[in-house]
Amino acid sequence: MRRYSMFAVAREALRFHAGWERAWKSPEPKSHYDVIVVGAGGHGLATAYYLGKVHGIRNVAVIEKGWLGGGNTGRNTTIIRSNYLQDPSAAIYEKARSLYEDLSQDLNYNVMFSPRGLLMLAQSEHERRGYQRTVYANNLQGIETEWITPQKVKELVPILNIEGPRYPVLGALYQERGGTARHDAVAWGYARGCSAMGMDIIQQCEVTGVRTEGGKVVGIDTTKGAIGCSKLAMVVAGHSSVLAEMAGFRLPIESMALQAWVSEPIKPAIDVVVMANLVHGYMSQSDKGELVIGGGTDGFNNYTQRGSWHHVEETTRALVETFPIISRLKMLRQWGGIVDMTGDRSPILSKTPVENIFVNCGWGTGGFKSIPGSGWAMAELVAKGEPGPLAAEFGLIRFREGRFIDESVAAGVAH
Ligand code: FAD
Ligand code: PYC
Repeated sequence: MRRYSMFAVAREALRFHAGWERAWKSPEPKSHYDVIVVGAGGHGLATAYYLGKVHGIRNVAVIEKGWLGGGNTGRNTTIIRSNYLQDPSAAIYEKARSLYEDLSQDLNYNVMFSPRGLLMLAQSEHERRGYQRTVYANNLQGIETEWITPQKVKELVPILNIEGPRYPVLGALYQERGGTARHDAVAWGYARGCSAMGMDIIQQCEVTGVRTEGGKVVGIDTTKGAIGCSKLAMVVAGHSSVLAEMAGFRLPIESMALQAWVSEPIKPAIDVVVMANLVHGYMSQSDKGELVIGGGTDGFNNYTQRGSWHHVEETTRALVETFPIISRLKMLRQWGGIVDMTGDRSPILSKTPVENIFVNCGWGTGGFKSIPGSGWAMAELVAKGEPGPLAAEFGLIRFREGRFIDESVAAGVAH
């Protein structure tokens, strides 16, 4: 793989950009791989990348039914933070956040990580107590968050009305190194890194069956034929239950749509990310100038990968008291993704009842921020067959034993 650099741009400028090579190859599948990863979203691609980079396992295929990054990875609102309450979550989200810090250098691909600061507004006494508790927990976990006053909130976000009659701002949980990154670039950067290590990324190839022999995985059936493998990693977010059923086991996952939308572009108005969880809305501004807005999940299970009018209306209306300027903006476009929800709103990184099948899912409404940490931990699980410290608490067994990792508040998005 040719490295991207200032010199490469200059060289290509001189020869009319005729010399760029494809960022990743599109091969036909081989008959057998050491590891097959199903799902070329951020988590699947990051798993493959760290399998090669950290564990030296490179005879790997990533199988994708659509186009890479076309699932939730390319549909999210790109918020990155690690201000979770429970220790296992704080550890994996902070690992991810810290990998994001120099991911562009590692991948030699600009993922546009923008640690612009993230605020979770406290708009009730209950939220104030909850977020102050999170700050104490984060400080013990070594995660830099702080409690800030309403005046400091106003300084950081001048367009915010902190004196609303129904939802006054009582302060905020602030993570200065939280922020955003470009979601497609994260998928594209990992894909390029995988391809450069000789891995096969096979798009437009749906997995339709899982083959097992004597309780062990031996391969998959796909729309491009059967492919053998020694290990299988299922990383398909909202379709995790469908894949698990093919292998003969069940997962404690519900799938539902989560939506977002953007306004018409305006001049720079807000240079941090603000989450107003009491009213179920959040907002940031994209580089193009659009206000990026999202709310809660649909209130029913479904596989409908699109938006609906009532969500745009309800969430935008709820945010108007806090952000009065949006009442005069036109909303430009909306979309949806199918998120994979567990009962405790924490992910699953786990062995399964079938030997050598591993599952990574349950990131629900909040798995963009975790992509690098999740890929790191999943690669370790697949390579060694046992979870390392980052994944240890996220096994399926916690649902049987009742050891839930309750992050329903830290998830920040209404479900
Ligand atoms: P995906 O990106 O969905 O990848 C799974 C892939 O598996 C898909 O490409 C799919 O086509 C493929 N697949 C499925 N079935 C098969 C099959 N049978 N064969 C082959 N391939 C298959 N998280 C945050 O941290 N911050 C946010 O601000 C944020 N905002 C969000 C806003 C919205 C509107 C949505 C929908 C989600 C948001 N999220 C956010 C959540 C985040 O997007 C997801 O948790 C994350 O992208 C999941 O990544 P993934 O790689 O697991 O899944
Ligand atoms: O997990 O921070 C998050 C998030 C924000 C919007 C959707 N998910």
